[in-house]
Amino acid sequence: MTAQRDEHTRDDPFPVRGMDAVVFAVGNAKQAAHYYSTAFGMTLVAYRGPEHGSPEFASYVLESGGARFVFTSVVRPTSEAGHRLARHVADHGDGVVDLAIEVPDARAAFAHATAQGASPLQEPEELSDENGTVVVAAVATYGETRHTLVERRDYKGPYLPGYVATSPLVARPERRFFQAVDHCVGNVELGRMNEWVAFYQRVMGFTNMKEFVGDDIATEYSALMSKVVADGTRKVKFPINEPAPGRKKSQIDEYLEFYGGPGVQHIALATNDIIATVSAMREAGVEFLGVPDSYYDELGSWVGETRVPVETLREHRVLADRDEDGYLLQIFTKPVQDRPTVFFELIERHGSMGFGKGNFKALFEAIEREQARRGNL
Ligand code: TYF
Ligand code: FE
Repeated sequence: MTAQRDEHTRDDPFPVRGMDAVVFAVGNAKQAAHYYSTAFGMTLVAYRGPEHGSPEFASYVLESGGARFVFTSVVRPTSEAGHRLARHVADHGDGVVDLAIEVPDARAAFAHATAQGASPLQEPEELSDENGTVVVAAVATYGETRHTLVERRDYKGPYLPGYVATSPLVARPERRFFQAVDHCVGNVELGRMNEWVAFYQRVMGFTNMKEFVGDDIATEYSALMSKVVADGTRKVKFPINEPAPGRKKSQIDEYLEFYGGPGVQHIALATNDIIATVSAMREAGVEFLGVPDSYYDELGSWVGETRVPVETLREHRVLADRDEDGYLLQIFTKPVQDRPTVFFELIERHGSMGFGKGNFKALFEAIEREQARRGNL
């Protein structure tokens, strides 16, 4: 163990290395692996299933740069865990079961989290194979979501012990669509946002980022409140939304009804060429939210210089926002399953550490148009 690591561990009770994986429980992981390969430009790198001593589950691991998604479905449930995953999919539809975080010391992270009141879901366990050793543990967060804490001890395998390396399903795209998970957003019940913010502060030592949606904005048009917590290095950022009581049904209420409780609402993916990525994803059939032309008529007057001209942003329906640190470009997909629940964001940051506060009005109005189209407003 290096001195540097000891130092880091001493100042920060819960040091993190970044997001390890976003794990989805889905009805058909084989087809999900295909969709995320062809429509999101991801690459299948590992698999675990009945052929490899896992008779109950099939799991596909896909990567794009440093972003890793895992899709699991039930093949034939026999154990408690198998029935639990089958019920998860029945209750929630396709959704995120685990926001796994890579930590330097999973035992210490688990001990700290549980001492601070987090519910333990898995005691620290060493997993080994010919590629090395990984230590995993897990604690509960909102709804039925968990945080697995993953300590990779120079592990050389494609994902975790038990997984086998797999060839890509389709050729890798020439250009990566995105290279990292930027943030993972949770929806919680009315009045619970502050409890979950306090949970991340207490359990993981995360701090509030200044960007939030308060009840001033909420009552005017957004119908939600939101606060962001992040680790000290800001590699892991978790905004938490709750519905705001308003004239209309909140988009967060719609999620909670259709998901059947709190859960992950959207995953934001960091790209360095949002125009190329949106073009490729649209070409592959991914649907994005649209904003009216008037958004672009106004944008030019305040956003300043951006990597591409406002006319290009208009053409691709990409949003832009600027703050004192710089600017960002972003766009949101429509929900990616039949339930109006999980969706994705693409984000290209140029200095700004924000979340697009200047776009909340236009964005929330676009989401409400979709809600109305579905008959849920
Ligand atoms: O993560 C964020 O805060 C932004 C804004 O339903 C946002 O992406 C917040 C709530 C929401 C959609 C986007
Ligand atoms: Fe976001």
